[in-house]
Amino acid sequence: MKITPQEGKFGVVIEGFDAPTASAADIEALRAAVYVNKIAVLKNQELDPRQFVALGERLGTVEPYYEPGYHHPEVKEVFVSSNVKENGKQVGVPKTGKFWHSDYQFMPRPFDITLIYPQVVPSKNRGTYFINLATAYEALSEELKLAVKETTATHSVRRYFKIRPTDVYRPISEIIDEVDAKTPPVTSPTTVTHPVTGETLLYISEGFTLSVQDADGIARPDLLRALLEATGQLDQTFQHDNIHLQTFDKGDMLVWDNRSMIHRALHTATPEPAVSYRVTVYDDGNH
Ligand code: 7UC
Ligand code: FE
Repeated sequence: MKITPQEGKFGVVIEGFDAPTASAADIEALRAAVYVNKIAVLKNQELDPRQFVALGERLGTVEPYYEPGYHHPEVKEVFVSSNVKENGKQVGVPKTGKFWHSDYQFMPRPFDITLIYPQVVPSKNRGTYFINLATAYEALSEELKLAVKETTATHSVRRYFKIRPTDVYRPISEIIDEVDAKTPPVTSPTTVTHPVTGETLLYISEGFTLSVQDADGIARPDLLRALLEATGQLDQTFQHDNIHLQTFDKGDMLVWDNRSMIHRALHTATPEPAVSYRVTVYDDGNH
């Protein structure tokens, strides 16, 4: 197993990692690379959905997505993002994650580690944008760092919940009420400390963060906007210094530190077939 830094802002490439036979030391090296370098690209993976979940289980506890419409038909722990019909049937959900977010940021407990395993890889416009919220925090002005102290941020899936086939003809207010009842908004400190690296993370995203409020609970839309702007999340050209475009080839698997990164699927002007499998993990303090 060989770990080398990749081109670009951060991340490593791992060659010679064989998931089914990986030793405990290999798994710990992968885990350390993920926490420190934020993203690891495992080259030349050939895993079926069950083997993919088994790799996730070695990193912690695999958690299936709460909405069953995303589940792989045979292996519910695999989340399927797909715009390719199988025998005329939709499998999983198309066009997922085309907004800045971290996975389960709207839940009481966001995922610790995300694994993405692209199955059908578009020929052009492929990749996912990432922002490291540790370096994004460090790059804030002293004024903004001071301003976020003692504030909290409230997150919800409300704006990006996907209408399900069974929702057709339901009143939109009923769907919104259902989303708010099932996944009520979650409030947490705007900055959190990474339990492994000790870094300060600015935990906000354009997709899921509804509001930032001060210690007295007074909403600060101006501050939220300034933070989204400063971290690069409002840059429609994706040229901001914080933004890293992670590309991949067939056989690559991306493993990232979901605690300290937000990401956004590349939006393609000309939709090409794309299928991706995902497994999400709680690391159970296994670090
Ligand atoms: O369809 C999607 O974009 C899924 C999104 C609302 N949630 C992904 C997650 O894990 O938080
Ligand atoms: Fe995501």
